[in-house]
Amino acid sequence: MEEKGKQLRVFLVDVVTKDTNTALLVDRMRELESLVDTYGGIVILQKYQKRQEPDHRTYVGKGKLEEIIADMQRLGANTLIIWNILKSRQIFYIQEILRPYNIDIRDRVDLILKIFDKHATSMESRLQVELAAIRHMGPRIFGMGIELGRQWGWWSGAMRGLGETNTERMKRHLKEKVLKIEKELKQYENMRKLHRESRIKKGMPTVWIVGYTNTGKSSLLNAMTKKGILAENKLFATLGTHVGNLYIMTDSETGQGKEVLLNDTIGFIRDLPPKLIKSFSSTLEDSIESNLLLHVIDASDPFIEERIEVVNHILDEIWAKQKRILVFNKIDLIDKIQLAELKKHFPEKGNVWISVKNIEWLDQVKLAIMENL
Ligand SMILES: Nc1nc2c(ncn2[C@@H]2O[C@H](COP(=O)(O)OP(=O)(O)OP(=O)(O)O)[C@@H](O)[C@H]2O)c(=O)[nH]1
Ligand SMILES: [Mg+2]
Repeated sequence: MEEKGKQLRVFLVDVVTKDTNTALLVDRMRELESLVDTYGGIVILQKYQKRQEPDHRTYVGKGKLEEIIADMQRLGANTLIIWNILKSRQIFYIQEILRPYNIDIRDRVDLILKIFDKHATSMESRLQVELAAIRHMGPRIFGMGIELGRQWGWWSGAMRGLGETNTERMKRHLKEKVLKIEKELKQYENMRKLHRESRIKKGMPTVWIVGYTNTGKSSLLNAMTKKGILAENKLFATLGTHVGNLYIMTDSETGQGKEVLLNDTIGFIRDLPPKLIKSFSSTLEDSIESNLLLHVIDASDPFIEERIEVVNHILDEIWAKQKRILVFNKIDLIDKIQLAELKKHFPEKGNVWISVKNIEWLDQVKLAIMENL
């Protein structure tokens, strides 16, 4: 797999059915391209392949794979990334075919995990990423033998000396590793629980910022609490949890106020396997227990409805039952007509329309929080 310092020159392939809508195709590819960019690679070529059923061995089909190899060799690409989530034995089989050409294969989840790994800063998020990686790649590893150490740096140490062909031992080792990580994560979880309980005792309400990746969640937290968290035009810039204190007036006559905890966390993305989300469940658990959710949406996104749906779906999946306020952000990027159309499309009174670039508008977010707590 990629050695340190090697530039990732990527060929993207998306395998779709005949009836997939064209705009959606373009968006899927664009999102995958942003993921590659976030990871620091460059896209050399991208291709769609229409196929009703994936090939059970090579996913894209053997003939197609040969064409891909030829293209990649001609253009000097070294990594094949497939949008779809492949079975471990398919990746194994393709890797075997690609080996003589010095080309690596990944699916989209591999790539997301690599980005997570790069962005994980806290001990807790590192453990969560490690768990997610084992869950996603685990079964693949059993067939991969020697690939393991080279593919994931953090395993190589543990795996050296194990005799990498001994899959039984490897299986056992991974199982033990999972148990160990789960145990460590449990400690963080308990700590969170204690914090949560103490906040509840103090009567301090919590508000969670959730939403699709890159919609401006961290920017909003920064703007409202002057936190200074990294916000950038990359997917999954935030992995851990960030908290800021926000002071809101509850009584304009007496000047009485209340302190609210505002939290920001990992963004969501379409078609994430549930087991991957589950790895971050301890972080997400806090959001389930919060008093209110701010669902931040990128108003300039052409696929706004699908993205809202993805977020709602994940929130439902983690049983987040509290009220969700829709915060349409980045309205500085659309014109008046587009804004009017959007407002017509999402007419609910509680919706908030802002741009974090315009600090004055943020009072609306405060107001919405006030009204809903
Ligand atoms: N034009 C404009 N850009 C914005 C606005 N809000 C955020 N951005 C930009 O959008 C990008 C993503 O912002 P973040 O705050 O990192 O987004 P996030 O939702 O926290 O992203 P992840 O943590 O990666 O999921 C950054 O480049 C921000 O500068 C806005 O209102 N208008
Ligand atoms: Mg963020």
